[in-house]
Amino acid sequence: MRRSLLLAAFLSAGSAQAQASLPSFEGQIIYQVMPDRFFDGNPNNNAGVDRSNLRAWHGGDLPGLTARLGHITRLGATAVWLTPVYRQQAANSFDTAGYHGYWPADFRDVDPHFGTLADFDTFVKAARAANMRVVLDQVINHYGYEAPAVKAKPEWFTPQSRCEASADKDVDCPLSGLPDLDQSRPEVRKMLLENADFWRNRGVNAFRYDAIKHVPGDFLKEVLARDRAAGTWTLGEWFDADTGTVADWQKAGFDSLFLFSLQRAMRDSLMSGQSLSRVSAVLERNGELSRPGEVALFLDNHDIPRFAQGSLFEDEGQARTRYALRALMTLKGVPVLYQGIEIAMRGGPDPDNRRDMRFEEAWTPAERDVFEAARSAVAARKASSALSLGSQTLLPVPVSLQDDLLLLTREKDGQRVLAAWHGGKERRTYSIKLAGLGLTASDQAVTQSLYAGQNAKVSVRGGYLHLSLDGRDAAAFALK
Ligand SMILES: [Ca+2]
Ligand SMILES: [Ca+2]
Repeated sequence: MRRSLLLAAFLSAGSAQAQASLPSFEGQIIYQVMPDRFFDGNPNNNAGVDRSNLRAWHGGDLPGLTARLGHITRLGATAVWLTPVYRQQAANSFDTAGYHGYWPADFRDVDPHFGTLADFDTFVKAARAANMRVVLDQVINHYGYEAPAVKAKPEWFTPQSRCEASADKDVDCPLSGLPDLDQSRPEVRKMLLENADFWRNRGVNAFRYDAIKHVPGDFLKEVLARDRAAGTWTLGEWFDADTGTVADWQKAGFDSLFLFSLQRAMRDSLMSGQSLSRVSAVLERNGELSRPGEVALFLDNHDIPRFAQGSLFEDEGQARTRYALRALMTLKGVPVLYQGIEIAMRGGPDPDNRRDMRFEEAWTPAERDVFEAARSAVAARKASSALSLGSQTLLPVPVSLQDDLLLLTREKDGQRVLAAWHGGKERRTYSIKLAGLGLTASDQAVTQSLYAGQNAKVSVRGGYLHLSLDGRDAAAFALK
C-alpha cells in the first residue's frame, strides 16, 4: 500500500517534471506569412515577377518581411510562421512557379526570390529583438518535381513498385505526383534530420511540418525526439485532423497539430450561420487532448478558401470575420492568424487564397475596423492569464438557446473569464439560471467586455446570469 502510494507520487512527480520541460507555445499567438505574397523589400531579386498572375512569383521577400515586422507586432502576434523559404526548382510545373515554397530543390539554401541566408539571419535577429519567436515550415516528404536531386539521386525516392504494393498509399505514393522521399534509406533520414539542425542552428524556435499524413510514422518519431531534445516546438499539418488525430499525434511526440475540425465548425457556424452546437461538439472533445493549450487553432490558411469568402457580400464577410476573430481569442490553444485575416481578406481556393497582403496605408475604413477588433481581442487575451493560459470549461447552455449561444469559462490562479458567443442576427439579452450552467458566481454589477470597442455586458444577480450581446459577436468578461 505504502509502496504503491510512493510509486504513484514518484510517477506523477516525474510526469509533471517531464511536462514542465516540454517545449511550449501556450500563450503565444502565431502570425502566418507566405513571404512571396507579403511585402517586397528588394526589387532587385524580382526575376520573373508577374503580380497579375496568381501562379507566378510576386516579389515578396525576407527583407520585406523584416521591414514589415512592425505590422505583426502592432497586431500583437508573438510568433511568425513562414511558409518554406528553401531554394525552389527553377522551372515552373503546371504553369505554376515555386513561389509557395513547397517545391524544394535545396533544403539548406534560401531561394534567391526570397533573398539570401544572410537576409534570413537578419530577419531572425529582428524577430528576436521584437521578442518574437520564429516558426519555420519544414518539408520532409518530397522534393520539387524538377529538383536536380530527382535525377542525380534516383535511389533516394520511393520506387513506383512500392507505391503499387503498399497498404499505406498516403505514405508510399507521391503526393500530387511529387518525387517522394524514401525515409527508409539511412542517407535520406540523415539528410532530413540535418536539415532541421541547419535551420535550428540559425535561431528557429519551432517547425511546422508539412504533410505529415504522407510521412512514415517511425521516421516522424525520430524527427520529433530530436526536436524535443533540442527544445524545438513542433506543429504538424495533418490535413483535416480532428481532435482524435491531434490527440494521437500529441501522444506520439508532436507538441501541436492544427485542429482542422474546429476550423470547419467555425466556418459553418460563425461564417455560414449554422448552429453554434457544431463548435460545441468539437470543444466537448478537448478532454481527449493531453496538451490542449498547445493545439493550433485557425480560421483559414493558404490551403483552404479564405474565411471571409464564406459570404457573398464583402461587408457581411468582414462583420463575421470580426466575430470569429473575437471568438477565436477566447479559446484554449494557440491561435494562428494567416496574413490578411486581420482585414478579412477574401479569396477562393488556391491560388486565390494567396492574394498579396495589403498594409495599413491601403485599407478601407471597414478593413481598419476588422483590424482594430482583432488587435483589441489579441491585446485582451495577452493581458489575461486566464484567457491565454487558463483551463477551459464549456458550459451547458439550455437546449433552446444552443443554436445561437455558446458559453465557456477560462480560469487560472483564481482569475476567471466568461466567454460568450452569440450567433443570432439581432442584439439580444439573455437571463440564464446559474445553477443550470453549473456555475457559481457572486452578484456582480454590470461589467463591460474585456474587448475594446464593443457593446457587450454581463451582470449576475439573484442566481441569474444576465448577458447583453450584439448580433453575431463574441465577448469576454471578467467574472468574480
Ligand atoms: Ca523582391
Ligand atoms: Ca511519402
